[in-house]
Amino acid sequence: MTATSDHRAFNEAALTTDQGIPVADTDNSLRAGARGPSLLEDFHLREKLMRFDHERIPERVVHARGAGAHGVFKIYEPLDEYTTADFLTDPDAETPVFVRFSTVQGSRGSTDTPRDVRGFATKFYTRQGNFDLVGNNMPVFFIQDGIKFPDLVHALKPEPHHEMPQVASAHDTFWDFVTLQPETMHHLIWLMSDRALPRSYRMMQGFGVHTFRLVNGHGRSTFVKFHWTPALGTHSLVFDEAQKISGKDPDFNRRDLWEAIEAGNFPSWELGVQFIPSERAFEFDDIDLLDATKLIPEELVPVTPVGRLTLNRNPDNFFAETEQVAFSVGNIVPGIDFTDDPLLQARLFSYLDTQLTRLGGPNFAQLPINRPRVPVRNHQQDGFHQQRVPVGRANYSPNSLGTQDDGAGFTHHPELVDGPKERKRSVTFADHYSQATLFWNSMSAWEREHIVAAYRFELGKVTTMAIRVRMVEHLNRVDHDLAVAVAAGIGVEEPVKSVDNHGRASAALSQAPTSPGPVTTRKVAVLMGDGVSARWVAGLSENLAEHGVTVELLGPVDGTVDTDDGLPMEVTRAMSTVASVVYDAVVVPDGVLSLAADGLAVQFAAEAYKHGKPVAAAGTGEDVLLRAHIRLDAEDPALILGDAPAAGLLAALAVHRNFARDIAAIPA
Ligand code: HDE
Repeated sequence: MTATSDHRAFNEAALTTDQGIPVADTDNSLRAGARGPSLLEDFHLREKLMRFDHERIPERVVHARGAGAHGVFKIYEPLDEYTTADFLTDPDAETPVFVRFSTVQGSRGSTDTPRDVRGFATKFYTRQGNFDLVGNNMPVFFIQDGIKFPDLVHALKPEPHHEMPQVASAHDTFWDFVTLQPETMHHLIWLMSDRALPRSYRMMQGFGVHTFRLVNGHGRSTFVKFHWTPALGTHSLVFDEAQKISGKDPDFNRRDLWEAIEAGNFPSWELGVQFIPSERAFEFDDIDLLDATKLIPEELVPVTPVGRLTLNRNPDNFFAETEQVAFSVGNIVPGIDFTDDPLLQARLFSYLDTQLTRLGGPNFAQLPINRPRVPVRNHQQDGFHQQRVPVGRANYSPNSLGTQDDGAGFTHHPELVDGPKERKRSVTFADHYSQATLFWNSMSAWEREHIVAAYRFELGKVTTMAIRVRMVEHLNRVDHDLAVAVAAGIGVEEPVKSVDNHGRASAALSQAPTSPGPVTTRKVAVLMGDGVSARWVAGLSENLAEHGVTVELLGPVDGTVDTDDGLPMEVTRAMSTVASVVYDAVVVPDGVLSLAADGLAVQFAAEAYKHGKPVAAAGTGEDVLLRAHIRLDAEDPALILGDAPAAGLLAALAVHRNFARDIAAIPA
């Protein structure tokens, strides 16, 4: 037998050690007799335990909890006018990408749905090397200068003496810090809004946050802001729901992304760019382009759609890909460049530096998920976990003994820099309130209610009264009515009006739908039981499925229920294994007499109604709604009664929720 056929003779699925030695038994350690001591020479046992002992790597210091997916990016039209970047100028280029979504505060095993900022980091594997757009789902950031980041994160994370609370900004140290650092005011109001509770990663915007530059073939630089807009619309949970989901399904957003991709419902986002010619850089009142606490309202600079990102493949292995992916704001390609934003500049250091401990050395770019899809040639060498085997003797440059550089490559935009060395903020960074006011002014009535409730909740958890008072003083500079409303809920005296609201608003900041959106992948729960009207349920399911809506039939237990036809109907799962909060709508069909006496069914209806979701019922199903204290005569387009609920449900799902409900009397 030759060596090759020897190899082939092994079962491909057979276990081997890391040295390739076939393992005959991985269930019993080597012992001196069946009841005797284990032997040190058991190389398989020693190796197996050694590897297990070292399975953990440090989690990310922020954004530790995430979910990722592979996909492609394609531009609509070449952007040669603005940039030389190949992936933005070749209309035929299909650039592979890996995207990682994340929460910020929590550790790797924490829940998906805290009130938090979400990361939206995209690695473009372009033909000119990797470009990483490491953004968030909110267009601004808490601080203006990266030197404050450790302070911000220390204050936000669980308090150091007792490590509480987990994944929550509702505690003294966070509000102590932010009230002493007023530049946080704009981002804070975003954090108190529903933006901090995305319904799905697939229904979340993304932003590059900083101003970047695009540089064209003539060396002309244009300032740009990057925006991702989800095809499914931008939608959120409500806080009560998000808190309950944290217990019922801590993997809610991760599962949603995974299942959508597995089912072939590939999520997609449009990349949009705000182009700001250099000569317009100083045109905007109160907005310094280098200040990451400011956005540029779309009324001043519209967002131009430039391309589409589609996520079409789940990772094969969470650790190898989603955990080991290393993003860096510093990864840019020719045709894109940085600005002097001091937050961005600090990030340029941090992302490279953090990988040394997180990924255990300087060779992390060689990990498959981080590897550029183009050849890498340089004289960097050695270090922990070197995968490459360099050939030749010339490991320096210049050299005449090996290959030489041709000198063509990335050139930095030759911006003129002139100024004294000083630790100083620009006076153009001084306004901390007017864009928080802009955000507040742009909200619908229900969005404002949610914001007030969020401030009340968060500050209500702050035990130091002086911090609450300080925050109300700040809010009074954002908007007097907001400050009064928050103060009334947290035992702080009503402030005296000090500043007039400037009255400006920007429509794009509100999430209130202006037109119906797609309903694909929305999940509807139909509560089942014996006696259910088979025709009604089948008709509804068919109708909804035609529009891409997922219908789940929830039975009292797994298995089947007896329908009014006398035939059994299979249910998707038992009601007790899920919860109202993980669905987009709840339906109570006709014929199931047992449901009105079923506390869980009543809770399904009550919670859905309370969270603004479409609720439908027919015949005896209406009794369940009555038990949930839902008024059937309410003027409510998302309360759908009667025999043919499909059209009403689809219309209500298309606008996500109805928050104009009186929910004061609804229990649960
Ligand atoms: Fe990050 N940030 N950050 N950040 N950030 C990290 O990098 C940091 C900032 C963002 O899915 C870390 O690899 C500093 C803004 C995302 O892997 C770390 C400053 C924005 C992710 C780090 C900021 C972000 C990170 C942790 C202030 C939005 C997750 C592990 C100067 C534009 C990426 C890591 C992923 C991750 C530092 C501010 C977004 C420690 C110092 C602003 C989406 O390097």
